[in-house]
Amino acid sequence: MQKNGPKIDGDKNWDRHFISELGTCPHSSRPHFFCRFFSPRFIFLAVFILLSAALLPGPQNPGLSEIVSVAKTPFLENKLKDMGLDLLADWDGKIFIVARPEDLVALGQAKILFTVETAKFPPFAQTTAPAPRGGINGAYHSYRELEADMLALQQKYPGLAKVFDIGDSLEKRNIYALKISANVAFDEDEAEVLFLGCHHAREWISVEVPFLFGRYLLENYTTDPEAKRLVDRSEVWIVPLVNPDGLEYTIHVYRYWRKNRRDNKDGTYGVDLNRNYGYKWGTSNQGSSPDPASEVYRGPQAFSEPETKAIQAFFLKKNFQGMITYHSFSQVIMYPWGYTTQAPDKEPLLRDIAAGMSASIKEVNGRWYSYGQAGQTLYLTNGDTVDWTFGTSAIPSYTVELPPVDEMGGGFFNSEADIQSIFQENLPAMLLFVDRFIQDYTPQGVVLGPDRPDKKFDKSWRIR
Ligand code: 0X9
Ligand code: ZN
Repeated sequence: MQKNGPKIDGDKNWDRHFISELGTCPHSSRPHFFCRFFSPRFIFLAVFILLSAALLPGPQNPGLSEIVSVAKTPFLENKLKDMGLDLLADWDGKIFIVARPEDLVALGQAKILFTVETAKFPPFAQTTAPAPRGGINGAYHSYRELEADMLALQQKYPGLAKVFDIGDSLEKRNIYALKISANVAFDEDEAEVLFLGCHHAREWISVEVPFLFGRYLLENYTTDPEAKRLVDRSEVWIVPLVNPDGLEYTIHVYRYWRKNRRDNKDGTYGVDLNRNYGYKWGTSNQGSSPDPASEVYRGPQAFSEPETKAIQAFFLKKNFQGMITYHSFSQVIMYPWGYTTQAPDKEPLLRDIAAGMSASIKEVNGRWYSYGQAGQTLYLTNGDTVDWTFGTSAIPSYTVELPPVDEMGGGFFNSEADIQSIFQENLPAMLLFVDRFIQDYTPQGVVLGPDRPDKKFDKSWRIR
């Protein structure tokens, strides 16, 4: 799953996850455009790219990025690792790269033959079904659509659902948290469980799964005794969109965008929010990057970004017992640590919960989510969300990488029709997760009171 691991300096693991069992390309009947080095086509492309790079603004002009592939050989893999490229996928004996103009030039200068494959990667989920909401995001939520849907839940279920604005993004969008609990206006002495989505802009399905979980609990409260029991006995908090600026950017400008929209003031944009948390932040360049151009740029310091700061402040005001943060893709459930391959002391417990979730997912429609310690299962990260929540609060913390399992299954681009089935298969694991903390919860004798009348935290939503 080295789709996001490309710019980790010296990362040895970047090619490990993705390759394996992939078959032939479904588009293999289409013509491929081979850009051979020194061929007329290559020279034309190189001249065009050089001119474009010189004339157009900033090196991260998304319109000019191409997806290219190079042959996967040990020699080329070594060469690519040092080039700071955004590796998208690894299949069919090829490595796919999201290449900016300067990356294409660098590939040319390094005499690496590449093939332009952009046409194989549709700009967004393709479907024949009409988009119910409009916009290129189709059935996936935009920022505004999500805001409206969250507020609609609050309005429809006033005793059970409450929307909080927990902080602003860089571009001043609200970061919303939906609280679901009986007596929702009060902070009761109950287990608190947190679900996060969309640290990474292009991972649209990671907004939908936590949001739909909230809606499920509310819609089934009166008819399903299990939903009622969980809502009565816990406080479920859902922040489905941690990176609203990035999400909007993927909808309107560049579908592959991953980071937030920080202007790094050197012609590059974006900090990887999942490298910006404060536990073991930046402890090595293997796992995050100090280079602002990198897709895994960790920012100038821990919690430098308003989005992670908002999650930090919110988290510290609560008393969460468990946390899941959703990403895509790979079908993997991961627990700490990410910064090291060493297992934490609580490994047996973390593994047990992950195994239970994986089994309950499989029961739905047979899809297998593997599980394990993050640093061993995928690749090393530092400054990620789960390391921070686990490292500072020692609560069971998980990254769930939603389907598909690989690029051949659609990569970041699940179809609209997949939203429901992916949610449905994750639902039992989410219910199980909440229930586990209800079972384990020891009342703390906290006096019932209004839910955190903190100015910032409880300012509720506002229309912008
Ligand atoms: O790299 C990430 O932030 C996550 N993967 S993604 O493709 N959604 O970007 C994985 C984080 C899990 N932690 C580790 N693998 N250490
Ligand atoms: Zn992600």
